[in-house]
Amino acid sequence: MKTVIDPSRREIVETLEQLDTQLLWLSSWMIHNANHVREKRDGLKVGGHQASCASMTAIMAALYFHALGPNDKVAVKPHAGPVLHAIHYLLGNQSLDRMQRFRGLGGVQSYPSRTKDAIPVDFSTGSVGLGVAVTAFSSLVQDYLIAHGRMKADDAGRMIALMGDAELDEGNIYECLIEGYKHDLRNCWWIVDYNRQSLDATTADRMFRRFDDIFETCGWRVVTLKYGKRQQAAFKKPGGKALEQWIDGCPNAEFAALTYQGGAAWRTRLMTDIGGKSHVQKLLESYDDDALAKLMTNLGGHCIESLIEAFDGAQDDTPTLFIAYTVKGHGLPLAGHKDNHSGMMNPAQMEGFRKGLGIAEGQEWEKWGGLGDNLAARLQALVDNSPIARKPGEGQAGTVPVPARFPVPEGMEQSTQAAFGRVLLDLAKSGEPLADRIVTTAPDVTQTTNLGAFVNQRGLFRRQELADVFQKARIPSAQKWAQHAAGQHIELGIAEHNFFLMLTSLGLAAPHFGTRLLPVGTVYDPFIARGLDALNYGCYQDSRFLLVGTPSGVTLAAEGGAHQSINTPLIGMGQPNLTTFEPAFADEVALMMRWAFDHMQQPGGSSVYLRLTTRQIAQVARAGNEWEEDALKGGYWLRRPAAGADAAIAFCGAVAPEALAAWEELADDLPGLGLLNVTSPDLLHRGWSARRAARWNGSAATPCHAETLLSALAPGAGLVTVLDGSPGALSWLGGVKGMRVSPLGTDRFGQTGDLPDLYCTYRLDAEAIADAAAELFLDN
Ligand SMILES: Cc1ncc(C[n+]2csc(CCOP(=O)(O)OP(=O)(O)O)c2C)c(N)n1
Ligand SMILES: [Mg+2]
Repeated sequence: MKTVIDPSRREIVETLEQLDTQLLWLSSWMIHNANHVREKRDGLKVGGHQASCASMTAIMAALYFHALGPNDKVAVKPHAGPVLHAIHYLLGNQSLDRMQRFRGLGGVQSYPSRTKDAIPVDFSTGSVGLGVAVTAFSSLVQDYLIAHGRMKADDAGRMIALMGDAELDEGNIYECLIEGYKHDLRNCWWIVDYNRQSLDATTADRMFRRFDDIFETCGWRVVTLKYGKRQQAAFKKPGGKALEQWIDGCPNAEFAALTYQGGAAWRTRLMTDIGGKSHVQKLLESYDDDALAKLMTNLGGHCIESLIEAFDGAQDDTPTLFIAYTVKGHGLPLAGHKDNHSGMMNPAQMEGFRKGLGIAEGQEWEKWGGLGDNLAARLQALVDNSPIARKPGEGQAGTVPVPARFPVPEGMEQSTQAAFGRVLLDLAKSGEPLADRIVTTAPDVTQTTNLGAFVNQRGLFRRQELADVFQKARIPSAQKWAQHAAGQHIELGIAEHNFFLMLTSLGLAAPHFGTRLLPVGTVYDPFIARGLDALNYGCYQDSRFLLVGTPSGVTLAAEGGAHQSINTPLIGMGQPNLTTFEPAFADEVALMMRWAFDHMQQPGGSSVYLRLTTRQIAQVARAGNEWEEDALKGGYWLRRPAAGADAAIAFCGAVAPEALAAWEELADDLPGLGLLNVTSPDLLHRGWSARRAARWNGSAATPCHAETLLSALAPGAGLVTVLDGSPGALSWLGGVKGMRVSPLGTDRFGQTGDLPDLYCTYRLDAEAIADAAAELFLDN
């Protein structure tokens, strides 16, 4: 174990203890200011979590100002966000103005946010559990970069999650533990603020010790910090053993209630339970009520000395779970109360707290309020000299060149999924630098989503080489999956949360580690829903990846209703920081993939989602490339309408043959009928919304693409919209120019069946399209 020598350990501990107090004050005050001091205009509660912050200030003081190295990255428990901002306030990275605007527009965000907060935030948090698991995946990304020679092993940092104990109830934690074990996870710390309280209640005693078993089984070291040094010293005194045993046997809820009640209550209870045991009465009498309350709540997670000892003792790369016992609301009048999650100190309590710290009125925002000059200077020196103060800012990773065009896969009949696989394979075989930065991943659907050919070419990533047993034994197989350090595919088990968190971490490689990776992940389209919160989480942090949902919709006819995605087009439209395309033809796939690899690298870019299918359809002949520009804006006329035409069919994706057949069938009756291929309902809709908003926000009021396209039709024309998915993704098109719409699509759970049967059942076939068009022109 590394020992701290100079300056003396005691001095470091005392300075950190004082820092702990400053963090407790500043975080409490920031929340108080927002709720009780700042002008309130809407009568709504502002909120903030003083008790959740108080639970963690010692842990964060010890971590940030003692243990953290410049390459370490931390995901902070969402409700301890104010403590993180207080730390950066002390470091000089956070402004007073933003602190004062906590939870206000442009101020400190409620929960740490990479994109919205002005301080360096390594990982956004908010949805509990995700911020924890993402650290494990980022550690795998770090290993990937080291193995690929894109990062020095010596520069490896630790990926750390500061987590609430209730986060241990989130299933994604255990999915991640299993995946982490398979991939030999290292350099990862999870530090549990074990206050045994969640939002609603105190947590179950029965889980005590089970967490150790679970984590140890998955290869983690578990370090438990149960008692602080003061308690440990008391246990050694006569009568101390009985006290220790009493604490060990005390149920969580009772411990919390006594904490809230304070010293006198502790004394009464302890005297009742163990006062008769030898030396106990004398031991208890040696503490006044205040000191007794302090002793009883001197748990490991509030004891700086125990914390730095524990951190110093875990300097190898073994993944480590620290279970730091704490009291929610420690040091505040809220301590231990079961309702304290959203509880807040009232103004009188806050004033008492301020006075107790010797902070003068009006000096509440002073960095070192209430401290003498010497102590303030000592604290400032510790802060200035801490490794975190030297943490380099996130750099700009260079852009990876994207070839001007991707070759279009050949074939008269093709599916978009197969075309996707082919484009990736061609890239894998090319000498393009882009190909070396692509990392693919899938939750056990690599082969069935056409990633297999890329993997055969580029190999599976594994820190330790593993031969392909089947290949060695000369057993024929289409999959040649040698596993080695240079591999570019990260194979995951079936757990879609893990998949999206992996994509999130890979897509943050540029800001995190200075090397841009271009992650490509495939998942069966319906199972996007399984990891939807993790997808949202990745997008919220502006991570950049290419998500491929395939196969989708009724093209999974044989697999039945549970596999036929319906609402994913709406997810694609509704998800910020994700641009969605649904191509119909192979040349569109090549075009959109090229665009995606470029867009993912642009400062104002985003992640991209392609909704694909295994349905092979006849490809269309192209007269030139003019369609491409429009296709990348969200749609193009596959059959241009005659000027002032009265009707058009607008389709998306796999139903192209039906739309074409209907167009041919109707062309005689509806002269000049148009056929619009909507490649991205998402882009069209965004453009339309922006166009409407331009009037108010002062941006250029140029027509949007949907408007330009539909202007080719007569005013009041009729539109039939059709897609293999929720009809709502296209039916809105009627609103752009005030047209009548007949929306076709799927809005019921699917059936098993072949395509002709199901297209007929769900009214996606040419006949349904023709009928819908006819209906538009009947007198109602
Ligand atoms: C996925 C998700 N579900 C619910 C919530 C609402 N929520 C916020 S904090 C919390 C409980 C927190 O308890 P714990 O993790 O123990 O943190 P503590 O405040 O006790 O430190 C809940 C349910 C959330 N933020 N995310
Ligand atoms: Mg808790």
